[in-house]
Parts: sequence; structure tokens; C-alpha cells
Amino acid sequence: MRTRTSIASLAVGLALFSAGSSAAADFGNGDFETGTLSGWSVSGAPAASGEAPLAGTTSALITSNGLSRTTLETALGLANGALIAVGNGSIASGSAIYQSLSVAAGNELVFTWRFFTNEIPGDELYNDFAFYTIGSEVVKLADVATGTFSSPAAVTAYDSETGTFTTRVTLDSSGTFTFGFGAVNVFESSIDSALQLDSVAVVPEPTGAAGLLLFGVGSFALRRRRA
Ligand SMILES: [Ca+2]
Ligand SMILES: [Ca+2]
Repeated sequence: MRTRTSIASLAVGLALFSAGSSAAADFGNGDFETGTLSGWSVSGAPAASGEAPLAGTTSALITSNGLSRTTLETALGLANGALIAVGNGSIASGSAIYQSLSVAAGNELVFTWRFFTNEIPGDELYNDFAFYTIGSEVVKLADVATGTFSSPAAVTAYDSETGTFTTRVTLDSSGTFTFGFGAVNVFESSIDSALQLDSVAVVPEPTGAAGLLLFGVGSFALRRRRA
């Protein structure tokens, strides 16, 4: 039994090395630990912030103020009206950060986030929301009307916050896609919300004979990120 354990340890070590090698295809500054938004393209007025970071010393804080809907949609490579199609109403302004990355089908996009607002939770008119995009697809993360909020918020510029979530998305297609993260003001722009974002990564797909081992290592990496 002792010998078998030894072999297993060696195999896991090799798998770790392999997983480390494939990390080169990951987002640049996906953890924002440069203290800036370097590596990301920017639309509107997002910032890197050290206030109540989700992991490490810095997170991205993406305000719902910034630029017009059409400017944002163009920057993210979305169709005109794609952000309206989310269904929260007319969009007055927004901000986003985005980065293009080549991925393989079966890869997993992983990120940690929290949504802040100065709107009144439950309000269905000023229904600001946060979202992510993959290529031309927009997915809502949270909004004012349906989110579960608590006060006070960890970032003091805001009244309320949702809990912290880790979202995992399995990617269906191989190719180079723009991955975007943003927040928008709905109906008017005088009262803001924000998406706080951190630990943005693509986890490689388990493949071939090492697949089971890589899967185990991948799970370990995810658990470490959550911690
Ligand atoms: Ca960080
Ligand atoms: Ca608002």
C-alpha cells in the first residue's frame, strides 16, 4: 500500500506541472494583483480598488456610471440592443472591462464577484444590473429588483451589497472570444451600482490519460481560489 501511495503522489506532482504549463493561456492580471487594470481593456470608468478586496489586495470595481449603452455594446463586440435584451429596461450608462482569450471547448470560465448598489433593493424601475459577456452573449449576474442585499456594504461608497459568489461557466466552443464584465444604470444615471470582480480565470479541460489527475488538480485549484 505504501508503494502505491508513493506512485500516486508522483503522478499528482506531474499533473500539477502540466496544469501549471497551461496557465499561460489564462487572462492577464485576472486577479488584479498588479494594483491596476493592466491587461484589460476598459470602457467607461471602472477602477482597481484595494477596498474590501474579494481576494488578495486588489479587486476590480466596475461602476454603473460611465458611457452610453451603444458605446459599451460596441466596445464589448455586442449587437446593438444586446444589453436592452437582458430585459431590465432602458440603459442610461455603464462601464465594463474586457479581454480576449483563446479557449478550448470544455474549458471553464471561473470568477468571483459581488454586486453593490445605492438604489433601493427591490426597485423594479431603477433596476441596475451586473453582467458578463462571452462573445456576443450577455448573461446577467445580479440586479436591484431580484438580488438579495444586506447593509452596510463592504465598499463604503455603496449602501447595500449581495453576498460574494463564484461563478463557473463551461465553454461550449473553441476559439478566441471577448470576455467582458460590466454594470449598468437602468432608466437614469444619478444613483450608481457596481460590480466587484476578482480571480478571473480559465480552467483547462481534463484531457487524455492524465484527465482524471488533471481533474483532481483543477478541483484543488478551485478550492484554493474559494478560500
Ligand atoms: Ca485580487
Ligand atoms: Ca442606478
